[in-house]
Amino acid sequence: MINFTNTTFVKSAPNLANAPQGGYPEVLLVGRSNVGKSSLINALCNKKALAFTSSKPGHTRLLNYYNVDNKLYLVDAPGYGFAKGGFDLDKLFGEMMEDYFSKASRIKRVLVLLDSRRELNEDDVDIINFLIEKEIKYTLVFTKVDKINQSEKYHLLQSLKEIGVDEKEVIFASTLKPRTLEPLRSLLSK
Ligand SMILES: Nc1nc2c(ncn2[C@@H]2O[C@H](COP(=O)(O)OP(=O)(O)OP(=O)(O)O)[C@@H](O)[C@H]2O)c(=O)[nH]1
Ligand SMILES: [Mg+2]
Repeated sequence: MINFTNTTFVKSAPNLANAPQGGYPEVLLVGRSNVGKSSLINALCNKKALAFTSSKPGHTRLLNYYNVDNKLYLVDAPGYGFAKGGFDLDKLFGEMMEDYFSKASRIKRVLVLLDSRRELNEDDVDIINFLIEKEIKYTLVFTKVDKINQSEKYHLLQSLKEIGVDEKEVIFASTLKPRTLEPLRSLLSK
């Protein structure tokens, strides 16, 4: 089992060419802005301010590499679906991802974060289809599950079943409920 508390920030990179040189497998977190990517990294690693979080969307602007126990890199990516004052984060994200996925061999898995309270939007579906097309392993992680009740969770699972998503590809997580983070830790350890 990986020791998640032994995690350190390595560097921020604008693109893959500037990614850290080192032979660890990479797990990339993607998802809409404000979905909770940075918060999830902090929660998994039991640190409060390893990754910077914000209630305002568009906070993470580069690929941020975290070395987890000298076993893997967790990579925090900018959120999609957010553009502000002419700064096109979607474009930046697209460019970075193209670069990233063109050398996909180091990517072991992509965690696609989705907000438990929201329906999947076009961007979410696009990225999932993109991962399927490129045959990159992925897991759907529904965040902020503390904000929904049992029946909402049930309906969410039903709607996923309807679009052909297997329950096994889905993890529910909340940074406020440490117990919910265990399945994700075991997945990453594997
Ligand atoms: N209730 C609740 N709030 C959460 C949870 N995870 C994250 N949040 C809140 O959601 C907001 C956004 O979290 P971030 O981790 O900064 O989101 P992000 O996906 O990294 O956002 P960008 O960097 O802008 O793409 C913050 O106010 C967090 O406190 C959760 O599990 N439960
Ligand atoms: Mg972030």
